[in-house]
Amino acid sequence: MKARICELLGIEYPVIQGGMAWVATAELAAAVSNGGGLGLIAAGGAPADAVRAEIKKARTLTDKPFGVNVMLMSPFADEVMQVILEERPAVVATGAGNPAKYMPALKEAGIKVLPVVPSVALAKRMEKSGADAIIAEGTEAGGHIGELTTMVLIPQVAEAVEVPVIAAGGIVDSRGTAAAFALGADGIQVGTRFICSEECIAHDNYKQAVLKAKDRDAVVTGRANGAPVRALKNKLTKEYERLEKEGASFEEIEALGVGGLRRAFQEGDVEMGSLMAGQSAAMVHEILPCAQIIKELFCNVADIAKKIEDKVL
Ligand code: TUI
Repeated sequence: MKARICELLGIEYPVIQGGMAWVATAELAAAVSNGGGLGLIAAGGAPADAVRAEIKKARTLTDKPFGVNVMLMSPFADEVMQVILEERPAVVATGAGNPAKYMPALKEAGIKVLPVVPSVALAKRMEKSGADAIIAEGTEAGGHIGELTTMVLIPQVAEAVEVPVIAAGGIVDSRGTAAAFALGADGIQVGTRFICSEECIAHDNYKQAVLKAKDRDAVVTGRANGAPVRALKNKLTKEYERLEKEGASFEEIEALGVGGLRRAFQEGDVEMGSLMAGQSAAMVHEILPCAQIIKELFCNVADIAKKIEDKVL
């Protein structure tokens, strides 16, 4: 593999696993890293001690590089960053905010910083702050999202920054990989596909919900209060929609979602749990080991390029 990020991160395939809160545990991160990609432990809203325990667990499961995704809206973000400075995983990916204030200490510790951004302006700002690569996430992704699609975001970010760009949002197979590289990306981030991996310890009901999802099932709620989140349609998302239509307060809407990820992930509550997933859920058809998922993401990219050549020229 000649991708710039393989050298930067010390990995075999230019794929980073998405930092999915609850779903991205030490087990998943280690399995992805063992499969040749870069696994991430998601700190999500977890306290710092829990994140430290996951990092230590991952170290027992792999000797390959892995990272931690820090959700910057978490009330524990400062303490989690402190733990990261002590434990020194190879990489920190950040989401839902600007990691600029942590950047000098992380660089000093030799940790690579990969912020996830939904726009060109934020990509430029992160590069200026010292980001080692930019993960540009299209609105096809699951969880907290921006407005732009992967199709229009990636070429613009790739043009705007010098550091490597990793495409995220909507990528599940080698067609998506080929498309991402065609758009100017140096690597891909894949989240939803890894929910349906053998090593992911999410409740089987969650995995089955992803397997059953059709093209329009990954819906967005929270647009009205400025925090759009994509998850599989269920009783919870319908309840959100109802409250939003009624003009309910921010607090009322927030209260509905409290504990939603845990309900989905641990209890397998597919009705009132938050089944965060990207639009690509509709293209996930089987549960496979992470190593095989990774191989399939890259297996026939050259054939796809050849087919395009045959069709176009
Ligand atoms: O962060 C994500 N996806 C997430 S975080 C999450 S946890 C959560 N749970 C419930 C409600 C809300 C969140 C679930 N999924 N993706 C990366 C991402 N980052 N998407 C958008 C952004 C982003 C937004 C604003 C990055 C930077 C940013 O900067 C704002 C600023 O003004 O600096």
